[in-house]
Amino acid sequence: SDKDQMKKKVGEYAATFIQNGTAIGIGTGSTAYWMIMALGAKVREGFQITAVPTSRATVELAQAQGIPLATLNDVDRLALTIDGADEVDPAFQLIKGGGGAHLQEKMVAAASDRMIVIADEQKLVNRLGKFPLPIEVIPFGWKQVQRRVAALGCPSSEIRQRDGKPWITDHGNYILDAHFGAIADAPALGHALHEIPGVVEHGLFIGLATEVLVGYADGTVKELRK
Ligand code: DER
Repeated sequence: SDKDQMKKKVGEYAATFIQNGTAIGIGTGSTAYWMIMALGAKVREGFQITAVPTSRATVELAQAQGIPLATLNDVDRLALTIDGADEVDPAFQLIKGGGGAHLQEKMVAAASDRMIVIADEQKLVNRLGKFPLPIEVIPFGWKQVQRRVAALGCPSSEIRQRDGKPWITDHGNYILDAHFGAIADAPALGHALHEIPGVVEHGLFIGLATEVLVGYADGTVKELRK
């Protein structure tokens, strides 16, 4: 589909930013998929890389491509992380977590000197919040968290389900998808969410993305500057 073509183009273009002989973070999702495919091809041509995956799903994908892997505990810093996003605003603040991996994604991005976000054009928004904000919560007492999230101005949120059961993250937690609508102050909301006992991590990425590569329907790819 055209959407796949956009993701493929921007994912492959992002792979050209990876320097030989470095350690990088590799993201999760259908756009990161294409970057991982392109990285696999480079590895098979002798490219030296160490990749830290951001989810179990990405571990499996990267292993199948023969990409040498490391865990986040094996490295001090990463030169670069390349990952997707669900929303990107003009300040490069993000909503992530559509794929349920934002806890690992944020830890890997935070350990990286650069974070390149790869997105198709629909991900660009003026104001974050149309996409429901994923919040990883521990299963114990999650309804208390839901009540406090409501008090922050989000009356509508639900535990992410798969086949009628709560979807479980790589770390055995739930995801609460919170329909905030337009978020006026993302940093303030991020801090307020971390005050709630039982919140593991939320999908607001503030001050992490350093570059954004966008795939457009006409087949072009653009690098955004802040
Ligand atoms: O879950 C995530 O954070 C993914 O990176 C997601 O935000 C982007 O996934 P996509 O590239 O499949 O749209």
